[in-house]
Amino acid sequence: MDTTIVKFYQTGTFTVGNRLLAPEQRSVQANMRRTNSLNSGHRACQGCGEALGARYAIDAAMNACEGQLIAANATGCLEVFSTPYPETSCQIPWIHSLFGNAAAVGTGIAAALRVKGRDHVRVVAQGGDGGTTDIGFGCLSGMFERNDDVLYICYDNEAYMNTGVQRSSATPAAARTATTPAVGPDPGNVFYQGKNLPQIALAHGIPYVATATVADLRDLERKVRTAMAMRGARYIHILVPCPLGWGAASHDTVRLARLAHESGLFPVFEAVYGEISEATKIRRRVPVEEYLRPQRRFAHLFSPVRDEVALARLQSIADRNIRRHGLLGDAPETAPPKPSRDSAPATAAALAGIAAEAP
Ligand SMILES: Cc1ncc(C[n+]2csc(CCOP(=O)(O)OP(=O)(O)O)c2C)c(N)n1
Ligand code: SF4
Repeated sequence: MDTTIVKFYQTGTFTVGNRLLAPEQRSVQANMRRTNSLNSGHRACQGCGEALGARYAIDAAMNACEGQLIAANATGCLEVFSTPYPETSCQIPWIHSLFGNAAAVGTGIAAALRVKGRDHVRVVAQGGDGGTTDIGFGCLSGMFERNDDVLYICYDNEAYMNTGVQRSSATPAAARTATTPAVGPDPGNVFYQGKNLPQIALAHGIPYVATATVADLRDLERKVRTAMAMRGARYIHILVPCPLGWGAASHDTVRLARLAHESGLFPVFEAVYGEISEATKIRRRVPVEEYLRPQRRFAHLFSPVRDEVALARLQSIADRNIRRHGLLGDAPETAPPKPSRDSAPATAAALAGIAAEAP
């Protein structure tokens, strides 16, 4: 008798659960040996993308090195919500560095381990986008340049959240923060260029650079595993939506991370020794508006009147990322196009700069 195999689920979708996958495909979180590196009881806001990203990233790193891991943590939300002394939710050897020197502390730990002949103990340094793209930038560049044996993870929530949502150099164009103009002809972040840290990391030619979001946690785990299998300086930049700072619903964290990728504003890729090896294709392209609308930090672009100029410029940033990384399946651009009026910054303050690009 003929038999027909009936599938009750689709693999490769975002809805399929761990139990329906083969054991080797399952998330670290489904593994009995997961480490719960960031345990319950921490004080992150409901729906915090940083808490979600950190839990998956560090558990994956612990899993990859049989629990032989030390983490250095810059000052910021992750440090503050997990470890209000004398309590902590971190279930790993963990050291709080200063706001700006997590990379240097990571380097020091790695050097001490090398001297003691304990190379099997691995080192992660982590921080928010402020601690990474601004105040910690010099230490991080030095860590890259010396190719120190540290995996640095940046949890990018696109502002200084811990101290009340101040603008960082990773804050997107036109986004409103506590330190950007609230009113006037050009409210929000007037600096359209931003600081594209994944690209800067690439330019250092370090062994591994990757971007990821909390919308695809298996991809994040895989990238951490890949990074942990290598030695030398490695960098992973994770987009972690922040409901409080973005003015978004706490249940929208994963949706917003997905829309950031699907709109082209946050390209997801990985690179080995300065060469991009893989970029995650967009499965359903969405206009940037779909990503911007649910966030109060962009509300001024839609009300009381639509800011067509700012919206067009944000769309042109996304379009440029899509072309550059070949996110729709076409060949990636090899040379950046000459700046045009379309891609020019919207504001007088930014007119002197080059048109913006997300990672
Ligand atoms: C030298 C120094 N300046 C300022 C501060 C205050 N401070 C602590 S955390 C922080 C912001 C952290 O922002 P970010 O790195 O983006 O991490 P997030 O809180 O957003 O995760 C600031 C300004 C500090 N601790 N040290
Ligand atoms: S302010 Fe943002 S990053 Fe900080 S704990 Fe709350 S949701 Fe997380």
